[in-house]
Amino acid sequence: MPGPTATPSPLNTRRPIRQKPRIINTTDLGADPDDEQSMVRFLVCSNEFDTEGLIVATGCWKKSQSNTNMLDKIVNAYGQVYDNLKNHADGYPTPEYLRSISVMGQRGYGMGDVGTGKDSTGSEMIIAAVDKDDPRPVWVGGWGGVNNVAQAVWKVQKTRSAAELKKFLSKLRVFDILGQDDAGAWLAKNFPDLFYIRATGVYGWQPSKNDPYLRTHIQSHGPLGAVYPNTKWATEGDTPAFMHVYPNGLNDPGQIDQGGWGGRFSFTKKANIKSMSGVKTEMRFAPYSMYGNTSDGAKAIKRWSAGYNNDFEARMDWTMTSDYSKANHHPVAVVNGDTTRQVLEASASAGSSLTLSAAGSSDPDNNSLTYKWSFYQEPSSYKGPVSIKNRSSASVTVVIPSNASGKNIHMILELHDNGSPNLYAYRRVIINVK
Ligand SMILES: [Ca+2]
Ligand SMILES: [Ca+2]
Repeated sequence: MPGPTATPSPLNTRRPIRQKPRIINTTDLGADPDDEQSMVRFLVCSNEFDTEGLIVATGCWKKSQSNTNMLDKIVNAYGQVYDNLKNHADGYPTPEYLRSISVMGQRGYGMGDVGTGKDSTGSEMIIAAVDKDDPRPVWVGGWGGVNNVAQAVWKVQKTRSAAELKKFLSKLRVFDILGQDDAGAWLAKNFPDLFYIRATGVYGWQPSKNDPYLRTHIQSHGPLGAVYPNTKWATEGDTPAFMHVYPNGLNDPGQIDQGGWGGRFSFTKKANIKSMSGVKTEMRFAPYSMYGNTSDGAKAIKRWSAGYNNDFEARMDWTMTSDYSKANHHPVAVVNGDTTRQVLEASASAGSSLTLSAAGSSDPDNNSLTYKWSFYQEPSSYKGPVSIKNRSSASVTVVIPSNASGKNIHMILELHDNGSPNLYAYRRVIINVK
């Protein structure tokens, strides 16, 4: 709530202060080496999340798993750089904590390993996380197949009442990369209320195979760089699963059509989104419906490429030194006095003007800031042009079109510092036009 001296603001700031998203990653490590790449990126970003599980999973490209050795190797590398990382940002989990949540999931493939007697440490971890007395949803990323989620939901259905199952499902969010077993179709078919995204626009946003960026800024950087393998097929295909949830100010991950670093999705469910070619048995569950990408596909990710590439680069720099002054750190974007990273809402009349101010934005390294305000047309229900005065200054005036009544206008503030590499901060203001 604004204090008594605050300037009256049209923004709705009655939202909770920033909270970390809760996340569990399930990964078919050992199939495509890109899971190892994604895990390195995830760990250097891990201060942004409450990570509640790192689960070794199967998938159509790796149909059995027997140990957590590959995961342990990457977490151990994180352990070697943890003392440096924690000097650059608050909130990094200890290596001991990450080891305690690094577990085996289902050892076998797909729905063939779901049912009586098939509970795994991973499936039990998913149940325990969702059951926690915590109002935040649990985001489970499927970097391979999702039969750990299926086993968890199967067990809850078998052992609890319909009302308890409904409550359980209401706290679960599944972000499936491409469909890598038949468990996703089973879940979507049998539990149509389950919040289930199947992302297919997951290629083309990342630096290409053998791009010098990876050698120069990632692989050359210490113990975590050393466990970032070369690309075999595509770089980091599974990374959008956590980038969608990354709390950078750009999007509310529950509002899947807003668009952020993980892409943009439609609330109109699509029927029978096909899995990867290695999955042969899912059509027995058709018809099934899931949230899928909007038509902008991976372009919805790539538009932010300077932001996420430089973010990863800077975080890898952090792993190399305990000296705060030797690396760059993210600026903080403030809009109309709101210092959180929540998406803001405002209302304005058609034909009026609305001022949005990023005054008070700052940088912990005292870098200078460059502002860019833009109208993000794709998620906006108003599709026409929107005039923005002084779009490169901290304070802008948005001219609300006279024919925008009843529509909304998504305004994005993208600011960056002049450190090396330039680091970005974002805010979104959704203007509801009266
Ligand atoms: Ca994978
Ligand atoms: Ca900075």
